[in-house]
Amino acid sequence: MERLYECIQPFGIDQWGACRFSELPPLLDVRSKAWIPPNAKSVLLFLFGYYTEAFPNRNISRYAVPDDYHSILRPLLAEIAASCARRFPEEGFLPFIDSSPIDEVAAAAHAGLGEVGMNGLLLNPVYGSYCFIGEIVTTLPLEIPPPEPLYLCTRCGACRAACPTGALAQDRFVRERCRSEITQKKGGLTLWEQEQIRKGGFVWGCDRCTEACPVNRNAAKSRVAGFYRNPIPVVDAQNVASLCKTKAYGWRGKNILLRNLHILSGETEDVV
Ligand code: B12
Ligand code: SF4
Ligand code: SF4
Repeated sequence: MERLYECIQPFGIDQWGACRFSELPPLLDVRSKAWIPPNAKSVLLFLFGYYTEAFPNRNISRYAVPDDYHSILRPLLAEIAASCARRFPEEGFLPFIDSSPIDEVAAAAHAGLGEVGMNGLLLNPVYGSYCFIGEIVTTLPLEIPPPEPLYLCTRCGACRAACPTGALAQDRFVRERCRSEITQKKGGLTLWEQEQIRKGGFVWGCDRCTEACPVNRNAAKSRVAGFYRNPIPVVDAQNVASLCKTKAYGWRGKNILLRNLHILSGETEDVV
């Protein structure tokens, strides 16, 4: 770990850690498992706080206000991976941000970076859950001491109470009820789904269970300079096409955002 520290420390990332690949939960079906090297031994986890300012009148999820975090963090993680590879030329270092089949929340908790809250998100002592998770999968075996347990989620239930749809059920996360999921769903929406977009007031994402969490009240501001550039808290029919080129929602295509704007304006779409 110490030799790795020398490679990572110059990048100024304050929240990072490591866990053994073998102790992770099964890989997710969401991404291609082929991307993970079969001889992966360890995973380096990095947190990037994204809270910058309040943006009280935004109509888009906080994380999508700055430029696309993938485009900001991917080159940084690639540089860190390259630095590690120079130090350990026999080993592989593969960077990911939101694009791996690894359950990143569980992995970051295993690496001692926080606790999984009742809202399903990683709560970190510095950034709360206002943080993205990135990782580098490596073939390098590491001596990793067991993480100190962190007790951040008080089970106060504020996230569940703030969730307007019941997506945070007693025992599991009900994905199809989550407004964040609904705003990115393709095709026709049911009347109930359209109502969720209208009531949520967001053209993309949902921040209710994040903003309700008391752990986030003292969250540190982002230390990533790129997250302070080009903030666009309000998306409309005029700017949406150009924003889709640089923002985190661009991958979904402008038509889904236009559909959501249409619903927000009070119109009803064709019902499925
Ligand atoms: C697909 C996906 C989504 C989907 C489905 C989310 C889901 N939880 O299934 C949708 C579009 C709904 C979504 C929404 C959001 N997402 Co998302 N998402 C992902 C992605 C790509 C995969 C998640 C996944 O499938 N996990 C696996 C399944 C098993 O997750 P799960 O069912 O929640 O399992 C966990 C729970 O079971 C939890 N748990 C255990 N017991 C219980 C009990 C209850 C009641 C609950 C709720 C949870 C819970 O522990 C498990 C460990 O993680 C990850 C990136 C990645 N590769 O991990 C980002 C990721 C989880 N998302 C992220 C973010 C920021 C969000 C949003 C806040 C964005 C927004 N503002 O709209 C919301 C939050 C919604 C929520 N409360 O979870 C961040 C979370 C960062 C953090 N600090 O935790 C991630 C890690 C992306 C990243 N690289 O930073 N997301
Ligand atoms: S993002 Fe919104 S809808 Fe989804 S679980 Fe959190 S509060 Fe509920
Ligand atoms: S709102 Fe309360 S129960 Fe929910 S994650 Fe935060 S501390 Fe835990």
